[in-house]
Amino acid sequence: LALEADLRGALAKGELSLHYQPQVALDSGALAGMEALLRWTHPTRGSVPPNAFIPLAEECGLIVEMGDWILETVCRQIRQWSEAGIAPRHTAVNISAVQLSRGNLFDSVRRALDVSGVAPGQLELEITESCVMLERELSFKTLADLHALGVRLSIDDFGTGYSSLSYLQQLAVHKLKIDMSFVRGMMDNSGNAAIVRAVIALGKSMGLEIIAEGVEQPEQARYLRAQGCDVIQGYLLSKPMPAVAAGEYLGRYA
Ligand code: G
Ligand code: G
Ligand code: MN
Ligand code: NA
Repeated sequence: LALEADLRGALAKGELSLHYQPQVALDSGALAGMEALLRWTHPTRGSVPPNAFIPLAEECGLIVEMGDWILETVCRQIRQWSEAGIAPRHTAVNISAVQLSRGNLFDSVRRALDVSGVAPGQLELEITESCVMLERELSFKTLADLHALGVRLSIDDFGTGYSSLSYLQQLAVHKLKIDMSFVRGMMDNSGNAAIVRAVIALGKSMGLEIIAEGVEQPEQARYLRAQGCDVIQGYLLSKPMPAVAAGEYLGRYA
C-alpha cells in the first residue's frame, strides 16, 4: 500500500506535527488545558486527516513508534511552555488501543517525562472506553500504574464506546469528555440533552471533571454551564492550532 510506505517515512522526514486545541473553564473563563492532535502533511497529498492514517498505523504496528514520538514531542512542548511561563495546567495526548495493549506505554510515558523534565501531573492521557477492551487486564494494570505515577487520565468520546459503568469505577480516571455527537444534538434533541445531563450528573457524583467537546455555539456553552459542566473545547474557542499559534494563544491567557 502506497500510503503505508509513505507513513513509514513520514516520521523520519518530519512530516508529522502536533496541533493544539484549548479547553476553557465555563465558570471562570480560565484556560484549563490543551489537547494535542496529530497532523500529517504529505508532500503530494497535502494534509491527511488522522482518521485516514491512524487506523493504518495501528494495523501495521507503526502506532507504537509513532506514539512514542507523539509523547516525546508533546512533553518537549509542555517543557518549552513551562519555561516561558505559559504552560496550561494539563496537556492531553490521545492514546490508541494498540499502544495501550501492545507497546510498553508506561515506560514510554515515563521516558517522555524524564527526558523533558515535565511533571506527571502536567500530562493527561485520553483513552476511549473501547481502548481498554483489547487486552483488558494488561490495559487496566498499565492505567493503574500511570495513575500511581501521577499522570492524569481522561475518557474520550464518553458514551459512544463499549464499556460498563463498573469499568469506570475500577479505572480511577480524572476526567470525562462528553462526545461531540451529544453536544451537537443537545439543543434540539431531548434524548441527546438527557444524555448530556446524565453524564454530567454521573461524573460529578464520582468526583470527575466534565468536559464537553465540539462546542461551536454560545447557546451550547450557556446550556452546558447551566447543567454544571466544568470545561468546554471546540471551535467556539478555537480550532486546533499549530504549536506557534498555540503558544501565542497561551500567552494571551497567562
Ligand atoms: O484532529 P481530528 O480532528 O481530526 O482527530 C480525528 C481523530 O484522530 C480523533 O479520534 C482523535 O482522537 C484521533 N487523533 C488525533 N491525534 C491523535 C494522536 O496523536 N494519537 C492518536 N492515537 N489518535 C489521535
Ligand atoms: O476523538 P477526539 O475527541 O480526540 O477528536 C477530536 C476531533 O474533533 C478532532 O478531529 C478535532 O479537530 C475535532 N473538533 C474539535 N472541536 C470541534 C468542533 O467544535 N466541531 C467539530 N465539528 N469538530 C471539532
Ligand atoms: Mn481526544
Ligand atoms: Na472525543
